[in-house]
Amino acid sequence: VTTADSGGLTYGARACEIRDLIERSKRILAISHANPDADAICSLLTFGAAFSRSAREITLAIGPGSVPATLGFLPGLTRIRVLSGLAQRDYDLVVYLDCADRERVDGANGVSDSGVAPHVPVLNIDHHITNKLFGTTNLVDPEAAATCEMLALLLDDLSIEVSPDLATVIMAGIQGDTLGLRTPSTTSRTLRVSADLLAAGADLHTIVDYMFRLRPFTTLKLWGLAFSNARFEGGLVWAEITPQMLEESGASSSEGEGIVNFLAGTTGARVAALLYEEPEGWRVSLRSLDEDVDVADLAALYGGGGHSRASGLRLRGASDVRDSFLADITRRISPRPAGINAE
Ligand SMILES: [Mn+2]
Repeated sequence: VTTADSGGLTYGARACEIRDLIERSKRILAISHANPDADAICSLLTFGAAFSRSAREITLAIGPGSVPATLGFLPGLTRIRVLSGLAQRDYDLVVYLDCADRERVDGANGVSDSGVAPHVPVLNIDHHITNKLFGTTNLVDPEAAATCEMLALLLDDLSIEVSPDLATVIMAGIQGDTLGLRTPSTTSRTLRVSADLLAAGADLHTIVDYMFRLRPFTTLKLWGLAFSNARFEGGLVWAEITPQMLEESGASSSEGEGIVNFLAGTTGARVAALLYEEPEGWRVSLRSLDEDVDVADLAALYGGGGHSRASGLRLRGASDVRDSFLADITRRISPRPAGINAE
């Protein structure tokens, strides 16, 4: 099994090979990455629900981290353990789900730290284009918007029945990675799979409410305080979260995580910045919707890093450091006046 044909509605013979591998195994360890997102958690739950049989034991585990609170509505969450806390078992198959490489899950020493012998076969099911094909069996489909989209196709290939609860789990994974079917990774196949899951009884309404709508009132207060002090000048829209705002709203600083993405949608903004005030200075998140602006490059100027559309950095010092940073970013992203330096 190698990289799947792109965009097909079936994995064909590869699905059968994977089924045979699972059928031969008595004790399976299924794992996903540290700081798991919806696709990671839902891939695990889907695998566990679809392939558990009385004669087979499947352990579900994640790397360091916890299940996000927004996924609390999912059935079966109590099955998921943290990898480092597992007792030693004689696993005869390890399944990696939604993992581009092994390192993010189990570190340099591999799962042998978790009681898995080095010769145990590894099944790698993932949709990241950067996947290192580290498994003894690999099903890697970069055309899939989520690992859960792949699992939906796999279960369909194997004629495994999808209950309404399982349909909800698979749909939640797809919704998570596509931000509600809104990312460029969303394909017509993603929509077809989603339609089939809805027909199978997926509770889309609850998924959307929990993952995208419901938030504590403290979050509302914090966002209001941050937005009311936002500034927009020269293509840079920015806001700050101060300890005073956290105290006044009763929110924790993690409740500000969505603010910078919201700022980035400001019409005419080339870069959005959110500054979290800390004792030593500021933690800064940068976003860009503009193809011309690479915020990873901007962050690198200040010792930070990330992706071209999303990056971060830290500033050390007082308000003069912050002000000169904001002025520098504004200057760097301002389009050059037409007619100057033209050749
Ligand atoms: Mn994913």
